[in-house]
Amino acid sequence: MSMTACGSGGSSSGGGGGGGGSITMGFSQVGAESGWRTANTKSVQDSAKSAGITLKFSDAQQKQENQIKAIRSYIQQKVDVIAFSPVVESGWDTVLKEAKDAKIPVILTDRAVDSKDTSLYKTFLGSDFVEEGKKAGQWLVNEYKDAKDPVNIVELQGTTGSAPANDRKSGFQEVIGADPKFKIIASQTGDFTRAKGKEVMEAFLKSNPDIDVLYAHNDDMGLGAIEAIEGAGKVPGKDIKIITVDAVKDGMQALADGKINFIVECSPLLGPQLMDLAKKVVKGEQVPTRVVTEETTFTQEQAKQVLSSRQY
Ligand code: GYE
Repeated sequence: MSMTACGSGGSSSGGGGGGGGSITMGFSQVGAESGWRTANTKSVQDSAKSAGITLKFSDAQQKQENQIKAIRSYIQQKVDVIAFSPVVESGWDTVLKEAKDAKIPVILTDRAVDSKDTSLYKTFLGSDFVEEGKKAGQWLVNEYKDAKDPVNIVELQGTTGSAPANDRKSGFQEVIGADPKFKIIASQTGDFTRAKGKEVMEAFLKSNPDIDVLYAHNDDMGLGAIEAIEGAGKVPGKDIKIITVDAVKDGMQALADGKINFIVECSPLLGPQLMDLAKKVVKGEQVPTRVVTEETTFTQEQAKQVLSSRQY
């Protein structure tokens, strides 16, 4: 786990509830597993700087134990507010209770926790992942509306136990489940990384000669899978249709190039909203318990049009 301090703020005083002085935020990031995550980290760091918030940033390398350690160290340092993107949904109650007892407000960023006690955090800022899964499913249903034969789907899931993996799976399943011709013939985690996406897709291709569609829970796994598909002598986007989630630059480029067929957008640019919410909770102001980001979807034609203007 690496800890780096960044951001400005002038004052070195931490703690005390931000009574007019600068605010210190402890932020525990999931890791650096994907293009989405890199863009998210940059957004958080840049917007802390422009909001005058002193940021203590740590990278958990996709490990919950590292996030728990980081949160405990932020509590010890008496930061004004803690924000984090929980790698998995469960197992947070104890550490969140410790933050609450220390009277440090917590903001969930990007991913949810399954804690029953919602007083353990002030708000949750991020996308609706179930909705993203549904959008992926709807495209597929429409694409194959006239097909009579079974449609064989393989699925690359995100990190096991994470909110986006759970929700993108269930939203997709809900929509395609209405028609029995859609069959998920293999589904496994690729941990949201390109390398794992490639490796798992290679295994899928070996054991399933007849794959029509790949649904990957993020662009990076889809991009890794494209290498596996090409390596197996098949044409991505044609022999195997590909749907992904995120819409980061490399994903959008592959979509414009015809190697991906459809991308559901998930914005990583959460920094500015996070800093606004942080200032409010530190002042003790009321904030909505859920802030959902607005997102769209992209076809190949749409990707060609917007590619040059994408920020990440
Ligand atoms: O889709 C994926 C990343 O939690 C929404 O995490 C995020 C997901 C994103 O690794 O690329």
